Amino acid sequence: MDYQNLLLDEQGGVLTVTVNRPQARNALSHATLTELRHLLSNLDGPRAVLLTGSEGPAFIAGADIREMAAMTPQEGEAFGALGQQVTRLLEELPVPVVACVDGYALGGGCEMALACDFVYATGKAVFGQPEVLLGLIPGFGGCVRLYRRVGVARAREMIYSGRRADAAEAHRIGLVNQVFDTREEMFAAARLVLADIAANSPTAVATCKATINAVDGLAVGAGLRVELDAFRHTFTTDDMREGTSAFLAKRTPVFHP
Ligand code: CO8
Repeated sequence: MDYQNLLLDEQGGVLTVTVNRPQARNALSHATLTELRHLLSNLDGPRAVLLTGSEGPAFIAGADIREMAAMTPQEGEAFGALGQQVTRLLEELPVPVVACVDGYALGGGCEMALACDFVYATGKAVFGQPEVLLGLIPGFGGCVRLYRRVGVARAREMIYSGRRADAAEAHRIGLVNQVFDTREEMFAAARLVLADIAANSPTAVATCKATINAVDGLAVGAGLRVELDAFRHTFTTDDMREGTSAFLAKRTPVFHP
């Protein structure tokens, strides 16, 4: 597929995906979401993904309001389903996905960030779910995922009011892991943490991610059973033999992707 709304750059196993519609503040049009779905369904090779928006006022200013304004209920549902597929694909990739947010992450933009493993931001980042101002609701997973990050009372307040949270607040409430002064510092830090992660067992990292996803919402007992199954599985892997024997031999383990 020829991507018109995405820029791709792979370096050292990290695929940087930049949503590139600066004229619409990187809003998620149907075409952009279709491209993202195609890309994420056909990823082959990268050890990590960094999701960002083209440089400017916005990370992603939400779903495309101009397109939504003319949609029938059926079209709206199909559009919502497409956005949900994209967030689910991000969430279920077997490699870490970091959102790098420099500017507005509103509506569907905030929801894309919420589907990533964690979020780095600049001081310019602004988060919010302003859908109710448009007579809409968060439809790309905001009602499902925001409270898991920030707690249910904060999520309700943000979603019902549609108010914006600046980078400092987003950091304080757990929406953002770290805030950086500049875009360059943010990307450098994201690449550093992804390089650290890439030095670890890829199968173990993928199993951690799948397990954290699988236990989400389960009661403790049920979650522990899922974790135990995954833990048992690690004993079948070459990486576990390599990692433990390297430790005992006081050498650096060598893991293969
Ligand atoms: N969709 C379409 N176009 C947009 C969007 C958007 N979300 N955001 C900005 N644009 C366009 C503007 O229309 C404008 O276009 P033009 O130049 O042709 O007039 C251009 O981008 C520049 O916009 P601004 O002049 O407003 O730029 P500013 O830098 O002054 O402001 C903001 C940036 C604060 C991001 C502002 O543009 C804004 O508030 N945008 C809308 C934010 C918003 O409400 N987002 C939520 C959208 S709803 C949503 O995401 C629902 C997700 C779930 C959908 C489920 C479907 C079923």
